[in-house]
Amino acid sequence: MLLYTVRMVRTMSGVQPTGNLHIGNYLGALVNWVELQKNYEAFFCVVDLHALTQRPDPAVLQRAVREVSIGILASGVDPEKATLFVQSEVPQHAELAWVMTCMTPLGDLNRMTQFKDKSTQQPDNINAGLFTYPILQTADIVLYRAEAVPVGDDQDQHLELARETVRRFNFVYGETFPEPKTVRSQAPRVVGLDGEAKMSKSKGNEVGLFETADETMQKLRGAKTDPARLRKSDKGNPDVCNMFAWHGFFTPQAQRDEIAAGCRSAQLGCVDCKRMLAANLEAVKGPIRERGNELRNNPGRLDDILAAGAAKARVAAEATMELVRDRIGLRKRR
Ligand code: AQP
Repeated sequence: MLLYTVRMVRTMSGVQPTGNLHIGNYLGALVNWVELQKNYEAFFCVVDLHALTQRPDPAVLQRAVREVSIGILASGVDPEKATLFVQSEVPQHAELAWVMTCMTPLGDLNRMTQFKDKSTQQPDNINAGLFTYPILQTADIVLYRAEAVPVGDDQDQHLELARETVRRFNFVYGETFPEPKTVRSQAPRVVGLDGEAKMSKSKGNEVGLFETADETMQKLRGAKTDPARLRKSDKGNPDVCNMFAWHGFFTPQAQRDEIAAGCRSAQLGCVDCKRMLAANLEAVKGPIRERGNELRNNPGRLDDILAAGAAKARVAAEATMELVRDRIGLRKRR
């Protein structure tokens, strides 16, 4: 009798523990994590080594690692299907990052726009880690030989760099890593409450995944809408309104059509439109908040999930590192 084993294609992605998860992280990445875990061998991690580039307070970092892990699980990542772990508990990430550092031309890093953005955001702490961040990200992905990487479009440049590095490595040392492809969600770039910038944990323009219905409505009240609509009696244009774009993620088509017509005819005011949005957001966030609270009340369960995830990730990571060390000429013994 012939036995076939089918190798599942791997997916890998991470979130930084730099604050509370927001609906941009959820829509841009986590929704796809939950989808991909069904058909891929999934490795998802809380990338605490990346967070060090912001030099966080140690106690704050530890809390954030737990909260982000809880957010991932509450969003639907199932530890029975996916391997969820904390990056620093798998030391091979740092080891492979060094190898990849030696494969990356300075010129490639100089082109990274996120480095420029972050340098502006934290002018007193422009550390080398901020600059080499995309190399650690490359290592995160290729350590699991992942082929599918679900991320928002802010990561496009980093993913392109990862692919170039993989090609260079494979050219120099022989075919070792598959080229990772970006997997996009329906919402690869959620704009923040300011109606301008990408929603970001560090920009104060976010709606948190765990915020209550009241907190959400409070934030929505101040959110930017069609800038030309100053009074309720002004006719609005939903096509240029960020709140209407958010309806696109949370509101059924029929209600969206009604909202658009009401806005254009000035029958529906921005506050009412925001109330509807808050209700639809709550329909998604309410159950996530509940699952989050359950996990918070059972800290031992989270510890067990993360410990099991790290153990499994270390096995996969070490298998890759053995191959890499062999290819590059480290630790070869006669
Ligand atoms: N606004 C967004 N729209 C769609 N996707 C987004 N992501 C982040 N913001 C949006 C995606 O979420 C995943 C995790 O992001 P991250 O925490 O690793 O890093 P980030 O992109 O730097 O997220 P933030 O919120 O902007 O964090 P800070 O403020 O700490 O830099 C990624 O897949 C990302 O694409």
